[in-house]
Amino acid sequence: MMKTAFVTGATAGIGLATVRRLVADGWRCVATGRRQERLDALVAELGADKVQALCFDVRDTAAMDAALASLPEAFRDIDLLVNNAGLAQGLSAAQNANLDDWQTMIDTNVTAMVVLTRKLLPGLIERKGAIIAIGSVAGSYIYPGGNVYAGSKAFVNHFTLALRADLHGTGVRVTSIEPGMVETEFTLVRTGSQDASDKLYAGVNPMTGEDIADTIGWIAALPPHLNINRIELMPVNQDFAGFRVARD
Ligand code: NDP
Ligand code: 8X3
Repeated sequence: MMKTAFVTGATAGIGLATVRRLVADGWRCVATGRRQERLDALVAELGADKVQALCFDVRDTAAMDAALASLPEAFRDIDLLVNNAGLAQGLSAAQNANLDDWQTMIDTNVTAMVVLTRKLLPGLIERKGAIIAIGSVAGSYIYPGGNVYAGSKAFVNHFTLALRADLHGTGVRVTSIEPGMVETEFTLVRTGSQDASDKLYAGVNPMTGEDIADTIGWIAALPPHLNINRIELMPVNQDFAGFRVARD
């Protein structure tokens, strides 16, 4: 029987590639995001029998509830939750950071993710489903200006592992995917500048949304007795050596 995935942040980048990949693999997908026209285009591309668009801001719990309640019968029984929607805002040092940016990251990456997960957990347990979250290497390795983004992604990485513990014995599989540089709209959103984004990725040969979607598709297709706990990916041209010293 065709299974249903719920992919947050499907209007761009990793989430968009994930919906394409899962549908190609035979899944039905609920695709979410705030940009209705992009969701409409995705439905037109892959078919209304395969993709159900839900346009809402994940930070708005009432809108989330209304969106979930609006799901047609065929898309109601979620077998796989892909916690992907998220963002970084700014790269300022903590002492100069904008508090609104910090709040946006916490509300989106942390609060909205846990709220949605809690709402979908009973059905996921009933169907012995799976949860895959997109954390980040930023949750494990520190870089200047990462501050609240890094903290929020450490939360995603760790909350996802904690879910695995709570779901012990339920048959629900839980995976934390922790990527490094993926060329998406991430840096455009973070900096507000396409030029800054192009410069960051120039010559790096970064990962693509499709690379991460391939990993998600692989994990989603594993047999039910096998759980990938966490997986960290980077482009070959990125590494994690980050120690610095300041001299007096
Ligand atoms: P994109 O900016 O390309 O995509 C982000 C997606 O999240 C969009 O679909 C966007 O939809 C959605 N989103 C953001 N805020 C909200 C909101 N308030 N309500 C609903 N949807 C929202 O970035 P990526 O694909 O790179 O990012 C996806 C995830 O991957 C994020 O969690 C990010 O932290 C993580 N990640 C990214 C890495 C990278 O290098 N790119 C590396 C490691 C992790 P819309 O704007 O339409 O609402
Ligand atoms: C995004 C990856 O290294 O730009 O999570 O913070 S990084």
